[in-house]
Amino acid sequence: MDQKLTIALSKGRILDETIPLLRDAGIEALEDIKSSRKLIFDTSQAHVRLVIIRATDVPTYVAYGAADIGVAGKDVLMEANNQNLYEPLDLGIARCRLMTAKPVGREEAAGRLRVATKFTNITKRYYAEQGRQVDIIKLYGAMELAPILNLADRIVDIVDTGKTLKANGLEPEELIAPISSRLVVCKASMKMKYAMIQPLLERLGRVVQSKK
Ligand code: PRT
Ligand code: MG
Repeated sequence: MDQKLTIALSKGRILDETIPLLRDAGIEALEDIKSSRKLIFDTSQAHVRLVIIRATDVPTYVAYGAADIGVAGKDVLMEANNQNLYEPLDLGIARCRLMTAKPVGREEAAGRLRVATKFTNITKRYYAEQGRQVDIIKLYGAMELAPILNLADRIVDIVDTGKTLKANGLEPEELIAPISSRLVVCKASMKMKYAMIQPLLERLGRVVQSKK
């Protein structure tokens, strides 16, 4: 086969948990991804390469077909809401919850709720579905700080153990969605490279199933 298959991964916890899944499905980078500064890696399968990009960029690369396949958190996928992607496989890794959180014991503010988050699209949809009008404040990190400094009444963020919230005087409130990482496939690639992608999906599906 002279067609190449490009798989987009992101550094951090998703990469740590995806490397063993890919290895068990027969795809292993030819050098150590985590200690390298390279962004593109050849693998044990000559027609498959891995590219390392920012987690939030994965849906974009895959939607345009710049990468055929990607791995991204459901939070990132919900936020991007990209219609050019299939989401055929829940990898069951990097599990956490997307939640609203509020300062412990703080009274509900009069007037419109101010919600700070990096997940503005998800937050907009969530409160709209509940018929609640809120002001959404876009932040790029350290959301926990916003209620402390009175920038916001609520935050929407990822919660795992809850330690980060607790350390900042916050408590989880409502569950928006349980999160895990998903395999995504470019819709166009699925048509053009079906013969390469389908066997990989099957192998990975079996690997994921065997870990349950
Ligand atoms: O750092 P960068 O901006 O490049 O990207 P990123 O922070 O999104 O990457 P990374 O590797 O930190 O997270 C990638 C994905 O992992 C997310 O999109 C989630 O799907 C998933 N994931 C799983 C998490 C967590 N667990 C998690 N605990 N993502 C973030 N956190 C953070 C959270 O933001 C909060 O600050 O951990 C803190 C909460 O943890 P607890 O244990 O204190 O509750
Ligand atoms: Mg991070």
